[in-house]
Amino acid sequence: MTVLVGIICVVLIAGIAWWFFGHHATTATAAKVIDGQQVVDITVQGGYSPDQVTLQQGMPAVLRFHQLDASSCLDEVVFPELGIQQALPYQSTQSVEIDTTKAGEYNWACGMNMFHGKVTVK
Ligand SMILES: [Cu+2]
Repeated sequence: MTVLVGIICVVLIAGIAWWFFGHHATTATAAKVIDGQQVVDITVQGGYSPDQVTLQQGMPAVLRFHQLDASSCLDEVVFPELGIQQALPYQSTQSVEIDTTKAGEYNWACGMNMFHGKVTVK
């Protein structure tokens, strides 16, 4: 009986680890560089995809939000640490410039602070 419980525990932990690392591997995205500018395309639909973005410090960067969500929840994006508040009208693409002069982690959220994302500058 104890052995069976042990096996179940190991399987559960392995499953959680697989989900956790697999999840992060698919959502963390590095920027592509176009004409010396880092560009990240983010799909807005029931949340943000990707929701984890890594940028290189010192290179101009822009996040392009493609708003495909008809609910009013996601029609605004806010970066509190960067003082950015950008309207995201439905079915539009809005570019948000990110200041990469300082390394750090900058969060963003929808206007109601329900959905979240994070930019890491390093
Ligand atoms: Cu919201």
